[in-house]
Amino acid sequence: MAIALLSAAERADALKTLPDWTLAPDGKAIARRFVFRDFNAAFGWMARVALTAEKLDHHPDWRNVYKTVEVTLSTHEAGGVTARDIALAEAMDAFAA
Ligand code: HBI
Repeated sequence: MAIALLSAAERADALKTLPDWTLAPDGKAIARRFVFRDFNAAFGWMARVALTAEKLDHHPDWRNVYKTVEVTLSTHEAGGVTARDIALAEAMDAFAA
């Protein structure tokens, strides 16, 4: 299924609602570091995000070290940031709140 890249203006607008996320230097991904209380909290969050990612058929590029999870989101088939990345980022923020 084809999905359109966000324009620079659309991306900037979306990032206003995601203040903890940053745009990758090449503009092709968004990223955030989540820090939890401990490993249990981090991994529980990852499990909840994983179920949502499967439902959305959109998956994070992430790295977990103890209580920290570094996340990068991009849409490979579009070669950059799309509405799918914004939707998954919003879900990740909601689960961490
Ligand atoms: N996850 N982040 C991300 N980006 C994609 O382009 C992507 C994905 N998960 C599944 C997926 N694409 C599939 O739809 C395709 O690989 C078929």
